Amino acid sequence: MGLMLKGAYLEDDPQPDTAQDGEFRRAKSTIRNWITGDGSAGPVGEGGFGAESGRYHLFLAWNCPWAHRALLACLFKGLQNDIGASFAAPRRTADGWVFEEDGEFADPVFGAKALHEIYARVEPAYTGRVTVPVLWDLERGLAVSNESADIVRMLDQSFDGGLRLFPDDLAENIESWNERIYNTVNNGVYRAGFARTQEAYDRAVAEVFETLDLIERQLDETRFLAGDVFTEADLRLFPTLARFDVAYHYAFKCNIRRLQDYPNLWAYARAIYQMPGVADTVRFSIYKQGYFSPSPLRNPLGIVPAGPEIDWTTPHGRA
Ligand SMILES: N[C@@H](CCC(=O)N[C@@H](CS)C(=O)NCC(=O)O)C(=O)O
Repeated sequence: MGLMLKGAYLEDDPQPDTAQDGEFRRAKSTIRNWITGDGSAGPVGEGGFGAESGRYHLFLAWNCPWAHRALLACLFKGLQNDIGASFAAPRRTADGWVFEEDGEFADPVFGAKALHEIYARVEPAYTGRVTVPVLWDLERGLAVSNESADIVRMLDQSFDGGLRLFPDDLAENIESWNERIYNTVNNGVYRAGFARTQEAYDRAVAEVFETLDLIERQLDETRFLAGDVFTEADLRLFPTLARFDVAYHYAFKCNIRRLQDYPNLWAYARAIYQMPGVADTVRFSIYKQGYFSPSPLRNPLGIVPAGPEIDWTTPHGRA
């Protein structure tokens, strides 16, 4: 993974995410302003980002689970025609995330060749990771946020319409699922896959499955994580579930069980997949291309496995 240092993109990160104990640690997001209804400042960052249709654009990659959150937030808030999106090509290169000249992986806004060009627009001497998603303000010509959790929350709170993803009465319950699922599942699969010691891997993989087992039991009681309505907690779990059997099980060695081995969780994942519009946010073959990219540590030849074949369209049977 690369890093941008004073505006220059470096292929080899001088500050790798993997610390000496072999544990993967995800770098903190660097741009954290908020869109709000009236443009006043949000909980962090600067103000001046009012909620307006046509004003904002997302830089995404289909394979990235954090970018998937932003796409799902647009869907559930009914904002697909209000917020545009550019999708980077699935495989990162020496230039990091890149765009093609035309077609589905082109950037219609700036015609950028690489995502680091967008970050250089934020600040010519930008230093930090060059990650998707990025929420961009077309009017002011600057980035609002590169933190997916904030993007989901601000779209829910600032735009009217669509589903309420973070209702006040479920806030505490949602936050508690979010925290556990972020550490042990969303980022947990990366902690397993990017671990550089046996011990770090063992810890991470055990936590992934402890939480999946817990969710399996919860889904005996309730239709969704925080009760009988779909919330932000489900939105944040789904991208990891969609990638689990095709990517994490094999590429990240999260192979104690498959998603398909959990009756409740697998039916719940299909129930979400079968909600209107969700299947359009999913690209299984791109997940494989991305997670089986050439990597000296994980997949030196970059060969993409043929399977598994999974049918997400079978009836889920959850009321
Ligand atoms: N905190 C960010 C994390 C985003 C992230 O790590 N995205 C990955 C792709 S899945 C990325 O772009 N990595 C590029 C890099 O670190 O060089 C968020 O949740 O929005």
